[in-house]
Amino acid sequence: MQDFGLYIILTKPYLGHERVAEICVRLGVKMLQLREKHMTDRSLLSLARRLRSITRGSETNFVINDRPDIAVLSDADFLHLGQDDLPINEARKLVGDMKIGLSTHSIEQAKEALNQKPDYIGFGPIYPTPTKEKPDPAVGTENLKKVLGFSTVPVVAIGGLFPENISEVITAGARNIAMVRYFMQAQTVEELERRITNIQSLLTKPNH
Ligand code: 3NM
Repeated sequence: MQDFGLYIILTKPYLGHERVAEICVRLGVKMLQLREKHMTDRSLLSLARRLRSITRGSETNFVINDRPDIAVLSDADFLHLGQDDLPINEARKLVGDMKIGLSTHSIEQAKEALNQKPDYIGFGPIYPTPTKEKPDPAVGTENLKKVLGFSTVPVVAIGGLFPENISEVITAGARNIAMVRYFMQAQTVEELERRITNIQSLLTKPNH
């Protein structure tokens, strides 16, 4: 799998899930993940299906966090798993050949993750973040460089990323970046569009 650039994660978006998804499709965001841990299964599935219909046929891959069942039922493009979720070989029995991403939080986890043959790995939190309920300790950009050095699949840098610190992460070599608060807290469509295009342009600049 090739690098995909900006990775947007939907967790309680101020503008609403559907509106953010429509903007992602319009702006050609390649990865859009649904990550809502406190919804009932029924509402989550129904939301996932609505987001699937918005993203279907577009450049925007639709990713379901944590839940192989919802990923299959909503016909997602990717399943994203965390360290406490099912291992990839077990999840595969449920999702077949669906693409799978895996979160990692240390050099050791990143190395071990590659043995499970994910399509990409997440690595973070790069900086401290309150967005996750029980975040792992921040890994920093030196560890990110190491993981970028040995990973055979795209690495998504995540955790505590904002325009103010993102150049450090891009200089470390990151080509795929996920941000939750920066996008979820955008209060108007115009502001969200500006935030997305701003990060997209930083990620596509040559020779950074
Ligand atoms: N995963 P924000 S950190 C969802 O370390 C998530 O794998 C992480 O949120 C990891 O951009 C994180 O608001 C939250 O800091 C990132």
